[in-house]
Amino acid sequence: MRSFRAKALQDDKNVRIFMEQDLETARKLFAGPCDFVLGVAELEQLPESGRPEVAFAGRSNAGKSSLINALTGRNTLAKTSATPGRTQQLNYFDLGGVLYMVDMPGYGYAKVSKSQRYDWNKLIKKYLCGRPDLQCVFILVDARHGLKESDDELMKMLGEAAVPFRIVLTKSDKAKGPELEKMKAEIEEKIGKLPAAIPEISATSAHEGTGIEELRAVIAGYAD
Ligand SMILES: Nc1nc2c(ncn2[C@@H]2O[C@H](COP(=O)(O)OP(=O)(O)OP(=O)(O)O)[C@@H](O)[C@H]2O)c(=O)[nH]1
Ligand SMILES: [Mg+2]
Repeated sequence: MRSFRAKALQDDKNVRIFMEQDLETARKLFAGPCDFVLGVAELEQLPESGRPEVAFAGRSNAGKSSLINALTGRNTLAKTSATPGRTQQLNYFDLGGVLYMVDMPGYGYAKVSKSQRYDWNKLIKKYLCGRPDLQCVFILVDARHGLKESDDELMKMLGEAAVPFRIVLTKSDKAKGPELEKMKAEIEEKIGKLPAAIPEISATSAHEGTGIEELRAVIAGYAD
């Protein structure tokens, strides 16, 4: 019989045990094909349902597209930019034929025109609240800035629609150890009261690779 060694990935408050087998399964899944399928600007363009999907949401510039690239090990799969507002559609990526990952336009960026903002908001809201295949929304939060009002609004909306969400801190390379722990504790306290929240908070850096392996395992858990 094979024995599975458990790898405990520990931070101060959360201990999540990943079996080495889970990490390996996830590594293989993410090392395999992952292709851009389509960009959705209107709800009618959403692909046929029937496959689980997870979405990456968050403020503009939070690092959604960069995280997808880090997860898949492909630098240019999702387009990234230092200028906020880079991703303008729901971009569908097919991960190994078993899961869609959806890169979402960011919110909270003031410089886009009002009518464009309205269109995005409408699309995003309808998508998030009416997509039966959507298993989980990863809300990406810059580890230096924490939750903002626009994130609170999204969490409220997901709560009302009973769509589970997880908070993923990004750019952890830019936050110092104690600062990161404080941020995590604050967010934990806040989301602890929300029924749609999955309490584990991941801290990641797309640039340095921190937390990527474990996040792959979390995502692979939603695959068919
Ligand atoms: N230091 C650091 N910078 C990062 C990291 N991830 C992303 N960035 C930077 O943050 C900026 C925005 O990254 P994107 O991935 O385009 O962010 P986004 O959330 O997809 O942005 P929108 O599509 O505009 O909403 C880029 O300049 C990235 O290089 C990280 O882990 N560490
Ligand atoms: Mg983007």
